[in-house]
Amino acid sequence: MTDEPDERIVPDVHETAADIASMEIRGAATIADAAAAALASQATASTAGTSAAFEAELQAAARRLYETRPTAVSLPNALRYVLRDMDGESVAALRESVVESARSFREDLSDAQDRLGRIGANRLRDGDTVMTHCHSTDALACVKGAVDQGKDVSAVVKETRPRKQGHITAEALREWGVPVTLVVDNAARRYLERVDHVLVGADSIAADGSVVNKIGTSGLAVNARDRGVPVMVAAQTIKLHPGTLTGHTVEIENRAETEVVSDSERDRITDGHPADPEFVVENPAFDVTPPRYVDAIVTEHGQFPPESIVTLMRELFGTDVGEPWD
Ligand code: RI2
Repeated sequence: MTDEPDERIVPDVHETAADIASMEIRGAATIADAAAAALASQATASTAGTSAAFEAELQAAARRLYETRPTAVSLPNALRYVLRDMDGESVAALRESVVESARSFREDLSDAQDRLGRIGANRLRDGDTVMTHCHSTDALACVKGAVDQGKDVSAVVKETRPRKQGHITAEALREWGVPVTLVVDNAARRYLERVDHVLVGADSIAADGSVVNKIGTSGLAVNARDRGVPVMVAAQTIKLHPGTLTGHTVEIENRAETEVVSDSERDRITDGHPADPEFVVENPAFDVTPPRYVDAIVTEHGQFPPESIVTLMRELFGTDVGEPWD
């Protein structure tokens, strides 16, 4: 094993991978879109002399992208989609097939979000208030769909520690003229009595209908059930985790502790002994909401009770998923 960068991988792929790892590029759908675009860049800029060398390069680029963030299944699903159709007798033909697959994948992704948004919007009535967690373009598409249908919708937006991605949600909603009340995460239960829906996205959905989403989603869903507020998950089918059909589990990403405490805060807590082994910070980025706390999963193919999502998953992915970058 060496840490030397793979010289076959073009700068665009390295940049995209670094941006995904640092969360400059984030959100499951956006990550999938960027990964497909990066594979197209690799194909376009490749100087491989043989078909075998070209295919190996694309696999290396896919692996580089795959290793950035482990939880959002949209990333391997995107890579799989683009590599699956890599076909041709010559380098030129292979290149064309990758560029075309990436293009159609990105177009489908955007269409799927529009369709999902229109379906999710049907669940929202004129005058409804939604509570959001983190920032999800799929969840926001449902609100946008409702606004486009002429409905007045307002939002209680959870700040979402540690990265405060609720601010991105608030900004998008205000752009569309949606009234926003921003609250800290700990205030969610108190505000649930004022809302008609909890509306969140997903990073991965398992075959049993469990929803893997930004940390804090499961607690919110349990509280919502207690308050009688329906929980709606907006997730394109690219978020369905085919590996869970064959017994794999979804890896939960742990992020840097500096997202939780700064160096000076750590110093203060440990009384000037920052290496104190008895002081530990943990920063899991996601949690798992069991299907019994979810009322509906809204996809571009319609809305599903979480327990029946497995049928859609089988239909779309089958069980033979493989990892073409290996
Ligand atoms: P869209 C985000 O994760 C959030 O957990 C959000 O619900 C999910 O991705 C889906 O986002 P992160 O990448 O695909 O911010 O709906 O850690 O945009």
